[in-house]
Amino acid sequence: MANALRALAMDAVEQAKSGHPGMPMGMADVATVLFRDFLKFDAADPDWPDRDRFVLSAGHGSMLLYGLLHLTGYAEITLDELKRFRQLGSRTAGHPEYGHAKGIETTTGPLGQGIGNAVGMALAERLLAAQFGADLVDHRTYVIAGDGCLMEGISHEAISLAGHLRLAKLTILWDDNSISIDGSTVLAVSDDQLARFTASGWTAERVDGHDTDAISAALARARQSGRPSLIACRTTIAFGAPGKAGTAAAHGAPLGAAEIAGARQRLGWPYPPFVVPDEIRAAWRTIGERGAPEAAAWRQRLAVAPAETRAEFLRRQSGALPTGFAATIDQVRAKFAVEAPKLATRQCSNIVLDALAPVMPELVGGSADLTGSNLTKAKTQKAVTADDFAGSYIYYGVREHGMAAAMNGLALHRGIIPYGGTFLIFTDYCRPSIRLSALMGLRVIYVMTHDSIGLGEDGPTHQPVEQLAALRAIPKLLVFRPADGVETAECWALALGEQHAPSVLALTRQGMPTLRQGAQDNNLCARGAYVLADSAGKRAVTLLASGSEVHLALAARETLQARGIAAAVVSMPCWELFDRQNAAYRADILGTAPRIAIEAAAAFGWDRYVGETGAVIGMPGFGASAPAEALYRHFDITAEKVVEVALGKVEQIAR
Ligand SMILES: Cc1ncc(C[n+]2csc(CCOP(=O)(O)OP(=O)(O)O)c2C)c(N)n1
Repeated sequence: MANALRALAMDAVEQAKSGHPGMPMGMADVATVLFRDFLKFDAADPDWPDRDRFVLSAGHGSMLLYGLLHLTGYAEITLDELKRFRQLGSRTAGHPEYGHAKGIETTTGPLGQGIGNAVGMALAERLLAAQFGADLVDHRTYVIAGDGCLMEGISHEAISLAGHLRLAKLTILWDDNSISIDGSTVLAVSDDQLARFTASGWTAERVDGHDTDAISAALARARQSGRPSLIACRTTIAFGAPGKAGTAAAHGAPLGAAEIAGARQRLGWPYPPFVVPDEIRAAWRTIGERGAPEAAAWRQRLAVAPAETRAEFLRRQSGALPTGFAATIDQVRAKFAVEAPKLATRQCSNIVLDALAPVMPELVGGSADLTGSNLTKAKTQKAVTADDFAGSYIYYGVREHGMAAAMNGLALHRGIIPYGGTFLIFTDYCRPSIRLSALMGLRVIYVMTHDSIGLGEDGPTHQPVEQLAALRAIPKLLVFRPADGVETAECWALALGEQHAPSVLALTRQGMPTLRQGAQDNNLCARGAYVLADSAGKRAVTLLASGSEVHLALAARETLQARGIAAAVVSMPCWELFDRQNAAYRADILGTAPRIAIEAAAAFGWDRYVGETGAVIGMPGFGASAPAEALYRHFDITAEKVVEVALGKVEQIAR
């Protein structure tokens, strides 16, 4: 049965003329034992919420996953799909892509991310089990990881967090083959991985990855462990290939006809390419069906659960927001509009969370050790600990990358909406995972505070400059930068309402007066940009701004109006939502008068809104350490500067 996986991997890579045959051939025995005897799944019901999760962190070995899904009977991974491995439009992409087919639990390829996702999945299981009970939620998370995954820095954050939270139902099967691309791993690494995992609170052992009894026994022990488990599986890369087995040559290139013929002979696999004999197919199918009775029993348990529990469980799985959501967010927004407080938008965000947390049990918050700065913890949220998963707030520790990857896992698991905070500057420490949130279309909310030089004295290491532009460059990611409490409530509503995209909320450290006072009907942020203050008379100039700089734009507008220059202020909390609007709306908002954009960040990207005749007032380079007001003056991001530039533009036109 393992040879069927090996042959399919060799054949598909050969046919595609590209891919990675070595890893699937090396790990075929381990994967066979896992699927045959341990993994709880039903190929006919791939969305069964209580299935075990299987994550192929070593995503380059994608043919191992596709072979497993195909042989066990996942409908979407047909033989044709295997033959179209790595071709345009196939489900069998070069690396596993979430959404291409059921059974692909996450997108992997950037090494180590899968381990981080799996930590989130295992955490989600514990959180949901605490809410819904073991009758509905009781499953394990398995990961296959390679040397590369363990060399990546993110693996440290992930295993450290998993060990701390004692996620005992998480098991990593390490493809311990001592080979990576450059050759033997002795070239680059000499960690004692077992000692490393043990030190992080895991159980760890080493087995012969081609001895199926030994693998089985180790997996059985992992099931009994009260800690997460590492099983180092000593394997030979490209097991069976006569010349290339055990060498880096088998890592990432087709084996070639001669080598494949030799492997077929060695493995005793005389069948032509892509042919799997019926009895082996049947044995794999039996594995794919093995979980069906258990899945049926689970459905039965759900069916007899109290109606309220069942409805809530299904709602949480579907991702729909609770009925109280809209009214709650409207109330918070109305309160801001009526009371008009002067608050930092991070404080406004905290007030929104205080209101939402009680009505949204699926909200799981956290921060990478900046809870008191990010203000991510709602009053009612209890901390999650290794002994108590009934809470909904995670102290992620100083592990931004691990937090982001875990949040992807929480979202992928379903049943949870994760959000987590750090300083906006440290989105750079999460960026590979943020990119994957976007690529997978996951509702993960990044609460990123201290969003400009407005943070003041911490200085240029902490002041984001290029981060907004860099985040806006990620496709599908929504980047929100609200200007006051009303906008903050609206942006939170939009982020939560976006089921298939992640959001970044860029929030201020410094206080902001409320701009939108009085009754509020529509969510004006929903269109990405809107006219906050129109010009008195035909527009002579349009001021575009986001977040804290909207206030400068409004002050500049006052001065300009007093001098008889009709200026409009457009608040632009979200470029991506604005870009989704029709051309007429966009043209109407931007107007035909000269445009000046004001944002305390790199100007990069604003040119598409201000055009060639416009101007951008932003950061010329890195920030500096000083009180915020001094910095705004120093970098000339002031209402006076806006007025000066606007007057220049108006004069230019008059000339
Ligand atoms: C973050 C990241 N860096 C680099 C790569 C390129 N890459 C793909 S596989 C690999 C080597 C991985 O070695 P190992 O995990 O031992 O896999 P094996 O050779 O055993 O298949 C590298 C460097 C990647 N996919 N992701």
